[in-house]
Amino acid sequence: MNFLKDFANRVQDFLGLRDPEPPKLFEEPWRQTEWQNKRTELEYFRSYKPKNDAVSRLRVLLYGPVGSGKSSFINSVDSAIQGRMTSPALADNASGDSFTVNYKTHKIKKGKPSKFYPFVFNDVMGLEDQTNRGVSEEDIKLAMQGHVKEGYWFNPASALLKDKPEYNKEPSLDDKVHILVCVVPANTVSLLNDQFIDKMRKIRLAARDLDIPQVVILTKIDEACSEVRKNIKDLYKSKYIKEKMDLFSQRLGVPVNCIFPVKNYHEEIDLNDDVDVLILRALRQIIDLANDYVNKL
Ligand SMILES: Nc1nc2c(ncn2[C@@H]2O[C@H](COP(=O)(O)OP(=O)(O)O)[C@@H](O)[C@H]2O)c(=O)[nH]1
Ligand SMILES: [Mg+2]
Repeated sequence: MNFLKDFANRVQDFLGLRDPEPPKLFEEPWRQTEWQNKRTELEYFRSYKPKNDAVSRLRVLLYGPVGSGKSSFINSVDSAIQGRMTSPALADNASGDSFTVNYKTHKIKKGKPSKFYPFVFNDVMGLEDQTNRGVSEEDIKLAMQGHVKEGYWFNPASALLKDKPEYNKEPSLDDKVHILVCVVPANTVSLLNDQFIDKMRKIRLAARDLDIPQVVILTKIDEACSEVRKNIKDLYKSKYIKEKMDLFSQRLGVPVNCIFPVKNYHEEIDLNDDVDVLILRALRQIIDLANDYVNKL
């Protein structure tokens, strides 16, 4: 069957009867990227300190479906900043149930042992479509407010109760979340079902009520688009990626300028400057927004 179709296509091509395939790339990128800026970005992070003295570090909370690349994003940030491949957050390639099950803070080493960058990451166990799986909205809200203590094992069946020892009754500014990052894979945005979108929206609204800023990281752009896989610098020329960003923006009500596509490190053993630039740019946005937020506190 395929053979026949292929043959028919070739005959049509030969006779000039078939429309040429529409181009997959825009002529010009629709968002500018300073591909040579890696050093400047790294310098920025090296000298960064929160301006608000009451906060010693910014806390970034990542949430999103299991396998969307939350742990890989943390690993990629760590690798890009350290300038070598690291794997602190443990990515899991057997998708299905989530691998990250307890509330753990990931720090990034800065030079000497026991010195760390003043921003930390928490990723919450997947956000599943059935309500009985993944971290509940309630627990994510508690985490945002700083009520969830380090090491707490999330229970999909019930939210953390106030009388539990893992409930932090008096969270400090450091315990609170300063920015919410939703992580979604570019190759499945259209598959996100209504129930799932609804849960994400509720979490976003809860963050908004707390005035916590939000961004979206769109991962796996290499898997989603063959042009990007060939040349990552074509990212903002890819019609497919633009379509996904628009669609996601619509479905979730996030402005497109808050969506940052990245490719995480996942199978490579060497760093790549272009991959780093996208990761660092997303991180820069995250840090700047979180910083604005803590300055207002
Ligand atoms: N091709 C590709 N694979 C990725 C990317 N990000 C994550 N992965 C892979 O997707 C799988 C799930 O990633 P993981 O970080 O464990 O997801 P998490 O459950 O959200 O923490 C792993 O096999 C990763 O190697 C990406 O940007 N591109
Ligand atoms: Mg994970």
